[in-house]
Amino acid sequence: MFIQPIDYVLVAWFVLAAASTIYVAVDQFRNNPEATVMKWGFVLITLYMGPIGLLLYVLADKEPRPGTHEEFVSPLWKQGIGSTIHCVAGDATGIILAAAFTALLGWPMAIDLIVEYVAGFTFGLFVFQSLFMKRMMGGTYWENVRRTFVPELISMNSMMAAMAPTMSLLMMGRDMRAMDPAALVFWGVMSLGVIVGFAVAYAFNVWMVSVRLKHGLMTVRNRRPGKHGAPKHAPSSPKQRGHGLHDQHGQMELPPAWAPTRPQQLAMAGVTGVLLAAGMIVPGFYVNLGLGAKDVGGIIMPKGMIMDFNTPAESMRDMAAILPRYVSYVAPAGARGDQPLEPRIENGVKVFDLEASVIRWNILPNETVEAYAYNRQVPGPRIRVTQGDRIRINFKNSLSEKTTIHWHGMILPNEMDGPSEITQPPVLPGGTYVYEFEVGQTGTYFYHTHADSDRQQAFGLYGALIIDPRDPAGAPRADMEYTIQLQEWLKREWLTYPAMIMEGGLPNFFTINGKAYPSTDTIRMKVGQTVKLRFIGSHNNFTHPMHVHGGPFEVVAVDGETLAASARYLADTVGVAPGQRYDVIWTARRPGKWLVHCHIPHHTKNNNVEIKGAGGLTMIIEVE
Ligand SMILES: [Cu+2]
Repeated sequence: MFIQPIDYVLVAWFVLAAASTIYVAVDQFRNNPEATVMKWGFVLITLYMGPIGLLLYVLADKEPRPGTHEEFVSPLWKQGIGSTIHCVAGDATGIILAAAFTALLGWPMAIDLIVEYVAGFTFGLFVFQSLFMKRMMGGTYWENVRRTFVPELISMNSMMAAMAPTMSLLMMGRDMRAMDPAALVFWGVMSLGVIVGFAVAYAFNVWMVSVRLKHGLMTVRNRRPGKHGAPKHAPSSPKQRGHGLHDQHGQMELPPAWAPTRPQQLAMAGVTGVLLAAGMIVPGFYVNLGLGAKDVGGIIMPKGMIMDFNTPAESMRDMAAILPRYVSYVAPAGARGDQPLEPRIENGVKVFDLEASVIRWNILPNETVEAYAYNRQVPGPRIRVTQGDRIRINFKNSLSEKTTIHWHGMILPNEMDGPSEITQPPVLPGGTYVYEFEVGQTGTYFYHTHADSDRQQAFGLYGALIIDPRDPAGAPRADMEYTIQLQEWLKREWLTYPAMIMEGGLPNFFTINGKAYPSTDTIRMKVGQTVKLRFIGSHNNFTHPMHVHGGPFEVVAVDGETLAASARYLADTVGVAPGQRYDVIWTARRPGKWLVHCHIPHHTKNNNVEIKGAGGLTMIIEVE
């Protein structure tokens, strides 16, 4: 639940809201001489507006000293608050119920807004306004429905004019948990919407109270003396309620010239109608109101991603963070990826089991990422076989999205190749697929996801496939070897997003075999020894110029293919593009610490920070 800083603020807010609501409810029903409908209005408003509701109650409605309520509530600004409360209490209740309902149904935001308006208006008109007015003015229920129609229209329009854009822009904003009624952020947006709506509706309500289109706060005394709880100082004559002419609720009677005219009411209804239309439509220029909670509810987008009014839901889901609740396994901080995977032999076939799932993984001692991983490690386990082997991979998808595995560079039957929806149906969540083929080639290869690879491979779905020659004679040899698999990460604001060269998607962490320097391995050698470095472009975005200090290496194989002796060449940097592999042999010429690192300096930092002299795509060869 606490996956973003705002979550802590929201919990604090709703604790305050609960405490405020309890206080207002107890005080209203025990101590305050206010009409029952109004009491409920304040309780609901405090529930929605938290401490701000409490503030309004104490400043405008709570009887400060016994017998003074009538005088205390008489100023226009307080009557305006009362009037706004009984409008907003009803409207907001209707809107919030409708918002939760439409979100559960997954309707598009544009439809949500219309349903919310109708529900708010209906709830306000038929419940709060009419019941309230009936209590005050007498008359039948339907007379009051008719009488309160215009005031309700003006009030509801002005409130929704402010509440609609607040909801649209925040629900369809970065943190789309705001579309999910199961998330606290949804209720936070509702609260903020009511507060903003209240502020705008207040201005119109003050006018309506001033021309007696609406009533505000009033005082209801228990007139029977001697009963417990009856106030002893209840004023009995109009004089005690102040000077001048008052109606039965303590309000000044209006000179006939000030009474609202038809043009005035029409103009107010018209102007608030225009504001409402703007509040409903203008956000649609900026966010995609055609989407609903079923499309994008609950996902969190990276800051800086450009989302237009026509950005499709799939585009957003593609760049969304891994929600921490999907993590099914937390790897120990010291766990390493690229672990050898031992096959079992079934009828001469080497059988491997691979499972994709969501894990939490340390790329540094104090930096974890949420990752998609084969067999709970990043990179996935190393599959090492011999030329001529027949191999079978039993794959299980324990992710919450579809996926497949592609065997990069392999000559194999087309239906074993892996591209989702092109050569095979995607493996659905919980599904399985069996890959089986004969290995005819030799060298450095790798396997990776081939469904939404921009997302899934960036989260860690890749691993090395090393094929030893049946006849090692003639193959380039070294005293030892080390495989280097590259990856780019985007970890920000406690969440892991798929790194991609797109607005908002640029990586800030970089790993060799799932670890950023100084957590990368150290290769230990003696002077005169050789090491074969197998570079694998298992990353998604950049061409990383991988450079080794201490003298040139010999490039002996490219993309798995061993170079003829005459074609091998010396270099000290190879540009490893996504998908490429280079086998290079480096000789330890002098003792000391020699670096292997990417030559784009940003890629040798951890979120732009150097630790122990480097970071990211850096590792050390220590020569004695
Ligand atoms: Cu680089």
